[in-house]
Amino acid sequence: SEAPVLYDVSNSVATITLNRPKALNSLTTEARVELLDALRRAASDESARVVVLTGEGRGFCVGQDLREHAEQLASGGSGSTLSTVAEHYNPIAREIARMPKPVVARLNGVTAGAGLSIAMLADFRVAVESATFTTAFAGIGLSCDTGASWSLQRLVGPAHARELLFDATPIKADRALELGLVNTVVADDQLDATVDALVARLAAGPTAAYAAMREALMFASTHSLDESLDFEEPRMMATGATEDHSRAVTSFLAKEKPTFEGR
Ligand code: T3D
Repeated sequence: SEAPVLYDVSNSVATITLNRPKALNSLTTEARVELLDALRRAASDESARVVVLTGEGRGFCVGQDLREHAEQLASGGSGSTLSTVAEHYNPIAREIARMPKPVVARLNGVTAGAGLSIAMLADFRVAVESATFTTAFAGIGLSCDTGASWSLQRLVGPAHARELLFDATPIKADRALELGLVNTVVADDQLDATVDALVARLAAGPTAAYAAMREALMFASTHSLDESLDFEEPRMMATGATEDHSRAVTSFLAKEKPTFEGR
């Protein structure tokens, strides 16, 4: 059978594709391990300047595979199955959060549970209009994981975060857009063109600056203005020392379009 997670790099874009379309790309243990590997690979892959997370078929990802989960509950009890949060889901969340390059969630369809949590840690979410979204956890009596408690309220605010966590009824893409859960909603046949244009722009951008922005935004989300100023300063020094920066300043003054090489 085909690998549950595919990894491909072209035009400086690493694409990680969840590849269990019949189960809407729900995550088995094998898929979680492979997703984590793919994320680590993308982080250190010097040929990749942008990372795209997407799914095959009509689902992006519907979180934990509940068939596998039911088998594990039946054989080992809840303690052993939920160790996957520490073993897989948390490392997956941290790997996305720390990715030293922009991450784009290409939401090709249904997005639920840990699948939504994963998407919420990306920098950009582009969704098709047929996609539906649910935190799903409450529907099966679980709390939340993969950073949803952190990311959801930052995206949609505390009141809507509560609605979306306590009520697992799926919402449609237009509502997700209205809430700020996704950045962009496009007609299903426009997904490729929209994502391709976005990632081409990001791949041609100042990769080192993007990495520093990601760190600074993450830091600032839990620190004071004073602390954030101190955190920004060495990153401005570091990006100020890149070739991308000096070349772009020269280009600006020459009224030319800058080219960024990512260093
Ligand atoms: O220890 C731990 O594992 C803790 C970790 C937890 C992390 C989590 O992610 S918990 C949340 C798990 N996810 C869910 O609870 C979502 C369950 N799915 C749904 O609520 C619905 O399927 C959706 C709202 C996502 C989509 O609805 P719809 O109507 O578009 O599709 P559907 O007909 O329900 O599903 C299509 C097929 O996918 C169906 O299989 P079938 O009947 O065609 O053979 C369905 O069973 C399967 N499927 C959907 N979600 C899952 C799944 N199979 C396995 N696991 C799933 N999560």
